[in-house]
Amino acid sequence: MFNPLEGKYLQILDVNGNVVNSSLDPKLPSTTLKKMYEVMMLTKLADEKALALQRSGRMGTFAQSRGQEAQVGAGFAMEKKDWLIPSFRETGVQLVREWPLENFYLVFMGCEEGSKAPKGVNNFPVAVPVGSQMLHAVGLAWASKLKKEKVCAVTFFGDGGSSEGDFHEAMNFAGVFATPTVFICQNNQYAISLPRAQQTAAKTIAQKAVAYGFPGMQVDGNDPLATYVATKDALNHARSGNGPTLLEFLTYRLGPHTSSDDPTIYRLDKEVKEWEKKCPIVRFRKYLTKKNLWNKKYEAHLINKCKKQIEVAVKIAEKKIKEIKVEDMFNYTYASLTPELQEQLEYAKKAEGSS
Ligand SMILES: Cc1ncc(C[n+]2csc(CCOP(=O)(O)OP(=O)(O)O)c2C)c(N)n1
Repeated sequence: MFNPLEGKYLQILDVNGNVVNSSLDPKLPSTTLKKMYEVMMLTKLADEKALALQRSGRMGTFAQSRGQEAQVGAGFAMEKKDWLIPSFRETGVQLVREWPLENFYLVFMGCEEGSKAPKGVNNFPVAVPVGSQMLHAVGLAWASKLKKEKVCAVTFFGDGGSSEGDFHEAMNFAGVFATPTVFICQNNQYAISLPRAQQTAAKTIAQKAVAYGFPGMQVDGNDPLATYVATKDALNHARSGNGPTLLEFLTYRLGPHTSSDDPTIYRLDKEVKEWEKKCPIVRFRKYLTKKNLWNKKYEAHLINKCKKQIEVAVKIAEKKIKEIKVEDMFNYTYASLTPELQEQLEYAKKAEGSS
């Protein structure tokens, strides 16, 4: 297993798509490799569509995952029965795990229906309160352990999330009770405008696992084979009763923090250009090309297929959004409303009626 004190860093594919660590190559079947690429592409195109919808006033603020598409490797490593507890930048992993694309659009259009998982899909919805989801993951994993279910919980958060009290509470509890939790920090180098260097004085985020008594490791977060292998290992470790692991996926947010952000104010174009060279989609395409699994015809067909899927999802979401009522905002908060919320609901209904 991993020893964070050795400063290990897992990479299988370099930026040119060459296998640099063949002993760790998971040797996935061609169909799986292509499926990985296809979800990465769908994530990228779904993001682009979301931005276009937001810019034309058809959607609210949303968080892109451009540059972080290799996260899908973690989704492929999970079993269907495992739980995914994401933050708000895990569209790719959600899609691997059968999250309906229309849910992605619905949530950012302001409709809570989009947070509802289809039956049998063990995914939590987007968590906007930074860090809160990690505690849910530990609770789920602990329950699974008590019930002897061998179901693991995989939770994602950003480098900024590692500064929340919730992170420390979740990590400590997971360590003490040896819960089958995999903590995945998508270290995309920024928490809005705050650079990683100002987030923590620790050399790595992975090494924080040492303080809680379990393994941690840095992973090339732009290499889908590395994210797959690291997550698979951590899940095997957890499923065998050995407790949690912290994985730090080193990646970069190529786009803005959200559609409301302007990153040119706080980071240099030169830095972005350097990371563009490490783009996970380009890297994986080069790898697939070397294996004769990619050509221009396949790419054109794939883009066309993704765009059609996106159009259908947007249509479903826009139809649904027209059906929502003002009380839906309140329906998902508490089982019964507090007097203050009841008052707000009455006010909102009146306002709706007079508009
Ligand atoms: C508890 C809480 N505090 C502050 C915010 C406002 N906020 C939204 S995202 C964000 C930064 C998150 O950075 P990071 O965890 O690194 O994730 P990233 O956005 O880079 O994926 C902040 C401060 C929030 N949503 N929740």
